[in-house]
Amino acid sequence: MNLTTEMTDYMGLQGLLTDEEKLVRETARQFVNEHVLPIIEECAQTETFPEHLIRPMGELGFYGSNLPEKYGCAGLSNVAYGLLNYELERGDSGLRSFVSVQSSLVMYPVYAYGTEAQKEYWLPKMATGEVIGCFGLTEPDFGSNPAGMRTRAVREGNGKWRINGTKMWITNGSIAHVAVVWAKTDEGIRGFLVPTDTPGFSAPQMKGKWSLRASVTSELVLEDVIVDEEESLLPGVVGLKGPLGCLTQARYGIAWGTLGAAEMCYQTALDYALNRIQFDRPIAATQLQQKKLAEMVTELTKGQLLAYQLGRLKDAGTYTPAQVSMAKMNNANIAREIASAARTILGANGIMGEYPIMRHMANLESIYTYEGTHDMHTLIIGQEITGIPAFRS
Ligand code: TGC
Ligand code: FAD
Repeated sequence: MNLTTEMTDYMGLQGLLTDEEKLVRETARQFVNEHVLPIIEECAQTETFPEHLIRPMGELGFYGSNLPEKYGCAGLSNVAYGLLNYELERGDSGLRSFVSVQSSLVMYPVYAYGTEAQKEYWLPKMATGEVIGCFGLTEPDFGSNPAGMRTRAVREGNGKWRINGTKMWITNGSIAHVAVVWAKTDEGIRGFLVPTDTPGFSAPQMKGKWSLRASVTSELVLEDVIVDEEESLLPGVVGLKGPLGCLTQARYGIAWGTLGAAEMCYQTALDYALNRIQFDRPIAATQLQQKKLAEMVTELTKGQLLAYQLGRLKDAGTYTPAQVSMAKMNNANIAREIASAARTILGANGIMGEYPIMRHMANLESIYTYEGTHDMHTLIIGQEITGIPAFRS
């Protein structure tokens, strides 16, 4: 088990951090070393999310950590939020997914699009982990193209809405108390806060994943779900830019998080290469394995600097969604490649759960696909630099 307290830092990233950002990173790493690494392999093997960690993470301020203190959140910088994601995903992408969804896909839309009453009611409870949320955008027939969604919300009169539809692949769905559901209306796409005990709402868990096994993934089924407009409708946004604005927040966190998984794979492979003797010398003494390790640490370092600069742009409020796409696309991709290279360095041991690599490698297949596939982010950047959207004819 790799319990190092120092992050892999080839280009002095830590020298660019504030004291608060350093403290957040160290706190999260200590939490992962003490509470996640000892149990996470068992969780993955048994397809179990470690629910007992939800409240302790709330006590440490991990949820909505870049949202204001006024709502019970930590009010941290975006770089601190990114470092938190990095450290959590060093433990497991499922844990980081839980925190990403809660923070960027549930608390963020309440904060950005909700009424003052909705913010005051939900955010403090979500910050502690007393209330868990999920985010329903993807549908069985609409993944990369959410604009086509079929879930529909209709005004009933008397201040009520009726929602019908099915969402799929929803992280935290079966353990959530409230779902942010995006639905088509006569006015365009709108967001609703749907308590999961509302009649007509169900969230069957999807079992049998070979990736993100320590994370809950569910369908959301809404059959004539009736919600109250004042409590449920997020009034601050109409149109696809609502959910896409949330995705920008979560993709930013993923750009950092994937590097944590990459670091764990790199450090495990480095350690193994230094200790594994073949032909009477450590395999780390061979040029072939050194080339792999050198390329891994180079890509990890480039990814860190990309994420850091994006974080500073985000803190300054000058970043663009396409810049976030570049960081998500690049960092998920290099993490996936680093995990794969690390697996080869461990030889047969690389496939064993005793080492964290195969778990990270499998997790990263989901991360490469969710929050916009690698291809979609390529096309978003393509659109930004050419002015031509290539998604559709
Ligand atoms: P398009 O016409 O380009 O845009 C519609 C409106 O949205 C605005 N916009 C954005 N706003 C904020 N952030 C962004 N990233 C934005 N991208 C676009 C845009 O300006 C426009 O605004 P307005 O005012 O003109 O109406 O929309 P399109 O239908 O052509 O689609 C564009 C495309 C393909 C890029 C988009 O559909 C896309 O990103 N598709 C990928 C879908 C996706 O990422 N799904 C993720 C689901 S959630 C998830 O995976 C959670 S994983 C959870 C975990 O961490 O465990
Ligand atoms: P598709 O859109 O069908 O894509 C299939 C392939 O076609 C991909 O390679 C894609 O890149 C390619 N493709 C599609 N369109 C084009 C095009 N125009 N040009 C070129 N290539 C194209 N969603 C939520 O709403 N909430 C969640 O909490 C959530 N959690 C998830 C958790 C997990 C574990 C997973 C795996 C997914 C989750 N998702 C969630 C869904 C995720 O966002 C979608 O899987 C993703 O957006 C891709 O959609 P899709 O799987 O339908 O693939």
